[in-house]
Amino acid sequence: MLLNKNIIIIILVTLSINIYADYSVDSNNDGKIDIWVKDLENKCLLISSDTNFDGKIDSRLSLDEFKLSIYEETDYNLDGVMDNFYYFESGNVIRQEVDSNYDQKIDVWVYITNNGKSISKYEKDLNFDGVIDKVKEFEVSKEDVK
Ligand SMILES: [Ca+2]
Ligand SMILES: [Ca+2]
Ligand SMILES: [Ca+2]
Ligand SMILES: [Ca+2]
Repeated sequence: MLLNKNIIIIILVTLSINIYADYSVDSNNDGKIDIWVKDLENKCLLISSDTNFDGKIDSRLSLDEFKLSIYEETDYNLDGVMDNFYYFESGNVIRQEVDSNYDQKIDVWVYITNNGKSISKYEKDLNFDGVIDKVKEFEVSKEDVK
């Protein structure tokens, strides 16, 4: 996943940012497209990628006009269904939602603060009935927040 992200960044830089047409890339040269970049309104971008080259999209990333992340979803177990969701503010992740048992229902919520560096709280639905069973809050010291 990380390697693929680097590839995307290289492609973005190489193609320069002023291209307004949608484009797609075959990053591993196997003849099948695996990265799709779509221009959205307000210079936002949607980047979809097939990171394991099985023909199914397993990562979708939305970027704002400054190329900061807005939203990302990934298919961690590569079954074709997204299961990890990331929400961003000013390019920093503020919340992650996870479907840890792959039943297409979120069961872990992680709240992140301090420019994406500290976890302030997490909530878990341990028996997957849709009701949160465990909440853990973390003290984030003021020094960390600075
Ligand atoms: Ca390919
Ligand atoms: Ca895939
Ligand atoms: Ca999945
Ligand atoms: Ca679930």
